[in-house]
Amino acid sequence: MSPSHTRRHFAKLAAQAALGISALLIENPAQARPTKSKRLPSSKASPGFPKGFLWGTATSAYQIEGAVKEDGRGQSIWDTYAHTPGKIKDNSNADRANDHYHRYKEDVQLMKALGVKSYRFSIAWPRVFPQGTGTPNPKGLDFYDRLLDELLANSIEPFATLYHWDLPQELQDRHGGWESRDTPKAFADYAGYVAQRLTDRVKHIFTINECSAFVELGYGNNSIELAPGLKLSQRRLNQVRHHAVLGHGLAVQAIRASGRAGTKVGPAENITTCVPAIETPENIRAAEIATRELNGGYLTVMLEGKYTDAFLAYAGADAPKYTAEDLKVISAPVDFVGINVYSPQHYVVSADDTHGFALVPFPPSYPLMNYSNWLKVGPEALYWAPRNLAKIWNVKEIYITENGASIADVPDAKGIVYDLDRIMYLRNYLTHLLRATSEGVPVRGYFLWSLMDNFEWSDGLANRFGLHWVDYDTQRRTPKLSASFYREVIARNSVV
Ligand code: GBH
Repeated sequence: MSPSHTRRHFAKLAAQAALGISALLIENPAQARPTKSKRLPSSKASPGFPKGFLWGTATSAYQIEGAVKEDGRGQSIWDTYAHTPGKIKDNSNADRANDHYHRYKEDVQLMKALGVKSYRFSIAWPRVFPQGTGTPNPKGLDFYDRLLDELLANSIEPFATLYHWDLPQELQDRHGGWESRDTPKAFADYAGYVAQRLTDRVKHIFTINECSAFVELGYGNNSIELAPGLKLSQRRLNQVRHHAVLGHGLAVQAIRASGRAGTKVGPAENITTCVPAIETPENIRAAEIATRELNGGYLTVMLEGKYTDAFLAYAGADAPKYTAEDLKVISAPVDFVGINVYSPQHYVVSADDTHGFALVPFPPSYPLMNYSNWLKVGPEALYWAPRNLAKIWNVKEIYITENGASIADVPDAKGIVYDLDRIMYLRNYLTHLLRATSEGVPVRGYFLWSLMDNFEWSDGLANRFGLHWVDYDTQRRTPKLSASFYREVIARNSVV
């Protein structure tokens, strides 16, 4: 340091000591929010998101509802799994979770305070059909009736997901869950029934949340595990994959047959996001090829109606058994495609081999968000994922069905969480989403995961993704600093 620099540095330290640094710390997150009079019109602040962009938050049934034994709900594979010793990191389960089943009105008010225009939630199959098939349980659907009415009374547009991993246990016991073709068939019956009953108020339906996550982690040989926690052979795993996408297609058809005219339907898939390592025309092309190949068992077959040659060659003798009719069903036309985007899965460069692309290995020090060892920080994923989806398959309507970050949140003495790290993550990702919409990529909305902390699957209650801190003893919800940030983004329709 130069002498003058040292002097300045010293002077600053002295000033901090004189004032007492604690006197400089924020008292209340409301301080971080500009008053109305200081608010700039968004058009002058920065070029914003398209008019009418649908800002929302997302949750799922098992992760928030609790009330697992109420009003005739049947057991799901997640009840079984969470109660199996050693499966959940903090030994928690979601028997009570956020008690949303009883507190949904309060939770709708949290959304209202954020200013969100839409809400993505999931319907618990075992509430509607406790045994998976057969006679529906009227009280199960009643809960979603009440929730929908509450949302609409508060001008929040509902987006319902039909399957967010809570398979009725009975279907697992009866025929091995998604290993059997009977499960996609049962799923379509359930989808048709929900469509018939709820599409007077729900206009957008997502079939399955993340086929690839629940298949690969629930039935494949992975270190991260989801229910039912099986480790199948490649042959059986390929068949499960096929049944999952078949379930999606059959549900699309059932919703079209039983829902009101104008009901829109599509998947909510965790696309394998491939990003050009360095943005050259060659690498951009390579990332497109990689996106198509590495989503071969999921989005590619849903949107093209065929498994790629490379997918089938790789599967070899273990390839799934299917008919030409199956492929037609799987690729039943959808109205939109939802994608969950948290991380770049691969950085890609071009290669002069048969693949046409090569994957760059991640260095060991590559940054991750705290607590989730899979959550690599790569904000440009939120540009490339929708951009490639639109480019490769000419998708005209895209929703970001999930994006968000886990943090080792620590409330201060007053119970407030100053989650600057979550804000850092969101601000950077949203900046890249803005690049996408500015270039005309047809992203219509964004659902932040999550409205509030909730049961994070095998990580249990300890891993938090919420804009609101949840005290699981008192069920108190407290907005984190990131809630103020998101409210401001929505109010300005731009990144702040
Ligand atoms: C979503 O899945 C879920 O839909 C949601 O319920 C969940 O709470 C939220 O994200 C936060 O986790 O290490 O390569 O095997 C998250 C996406 C995709 C995360 C698969 C774990 C494993 C990647 N998941 N991923 S890998």
